[in-house]
Amino acid sequence: MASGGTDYWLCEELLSIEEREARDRVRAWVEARYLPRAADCFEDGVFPVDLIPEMADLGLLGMKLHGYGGAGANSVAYGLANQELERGDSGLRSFISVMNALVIHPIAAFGSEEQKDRWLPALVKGEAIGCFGMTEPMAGSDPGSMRTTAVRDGTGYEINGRKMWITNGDLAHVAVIWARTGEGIRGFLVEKGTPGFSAHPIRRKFSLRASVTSALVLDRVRIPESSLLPGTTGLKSALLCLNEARYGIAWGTVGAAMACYEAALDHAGSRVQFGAPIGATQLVQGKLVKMLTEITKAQLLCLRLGRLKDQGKARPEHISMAKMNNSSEALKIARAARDILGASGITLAHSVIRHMLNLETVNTYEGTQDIHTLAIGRDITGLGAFSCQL
Ligand code: TGC
Ligand code: FAD
Repeated sequence: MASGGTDYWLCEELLSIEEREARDRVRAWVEARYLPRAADCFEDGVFPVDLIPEMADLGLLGMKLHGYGGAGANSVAYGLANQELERGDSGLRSFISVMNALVIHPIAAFGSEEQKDRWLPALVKGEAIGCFGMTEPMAGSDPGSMRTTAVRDGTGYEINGRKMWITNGDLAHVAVIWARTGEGIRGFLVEKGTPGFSAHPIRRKFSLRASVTSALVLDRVRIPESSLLPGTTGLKSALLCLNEARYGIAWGTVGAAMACYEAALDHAGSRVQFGAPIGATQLVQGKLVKMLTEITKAQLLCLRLGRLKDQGKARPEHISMAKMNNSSEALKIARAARDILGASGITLAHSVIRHMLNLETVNTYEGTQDIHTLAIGRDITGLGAFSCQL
């Protein structure tokens, strides 16, 4: 096995030295600093906030950002970092996805100079945390139906609404809030402590337990004009941020799948039943081969997508296909690995059930399988099939 883990098709050879170094740095950090406590974080339902400064020191915050202290890495190096983080836990990768793709990216892409100066250096250093409020109780897959409003009132806006399932919500110093205005859906920066704005943890989750998920309440929240992200021009601006996050998820799920496959392969070689290792049976080998084949296909999809992205040729539907395929295949791989581990697979002594439960969320957020299928279907046929007339 290469130093970067499962690599059946020698993808290592397609990486630059900088890309390998970025991956290896994150891999070593995850192994030393996160994996020893991964099961506890999951069991206790705690996101390890004490690791945020270390992640900032590793250059993981603002990893693709040029200027403002960002690392200015390319898309493949960023993807490999996501892979290694999610090899640790989807909650760890989610934190980095939200910070980079859904907070730093929208401020860098759509913010005023004042907003960039105020927030980007602090976000890159991990001194400020952000969240992204798009989903609502009545608007999940269909964010265009959101009900949160931002109404102009002379010197600024008044925002009213509810946001649901928001990663980092309770941790965030600044929330990127999407709301309906007289000029369509636009993004706003709402700061913690603004009267009428509150975050409430969502408890009793069985998935993504090592991640903070919150409901946000906005009751007559008054913000100045300067809180509007001036470059946002409709739902499309929010969807452009999702492309960045979905890209990271496509890579991240490969990391979770690799962890599950490697645990299953190890177990298959050592667990003896009927006088032989279970890995000597055709049925178990069939499962392992299927897992490895899907990991290899996902790795190739990611690598090609990353190169296309850096050449400015990646289309939203390319990203949809990678997110859709890799998260659903990773979930299937985790379930197969859990099966190979037998009863021992149901405890946190192995990472597999943790990944399996996490991947249920990863398969749902940032667009479900159905939504990405419909997005690609619309692209190839020219026919939208998102709604049916009743
Ligand atoms: P639709 O008419 O299709 O689109 C409106 C405008 O946006 C354009 N567009 C996109 N542009 C860039 N990237 C994309 N991916 C785009 N998808 C669409 C589109 O061309 C159009 O442009 P224009 O110029 O004509 O105005 O809008 P629709 O209302 O029909 O909805 C489309 C749909 C269903 C694909 C979209 O709403 C969708 O993606 N739904 C899924 C919702 C979702 O993914 N939510 C994620 C919330 S954030 C989250 O989950 C964070 S998890 C934490 C973590 O990442 O770890
Ligand atoms: P629904 O949209 O109600 O979908 C339910 C089912 O119906 C799904 O199977 C779906 O595929 C199917 N369906 C819906 N429409 C169609 C259709 N047209 N055709 C066929 N089938 C369809 N959101 C944020 O804004 N910010 C965050 O930080 C964030 N973090 C999250 C963290 C976690 C742990 C979770 C679980 C979610 C998070 N989300 C976040 C929300 C996430 O993006 C939504 O859950 C997701 O978009 C799906 O919306 P929904 O849950 O309302 O499901």
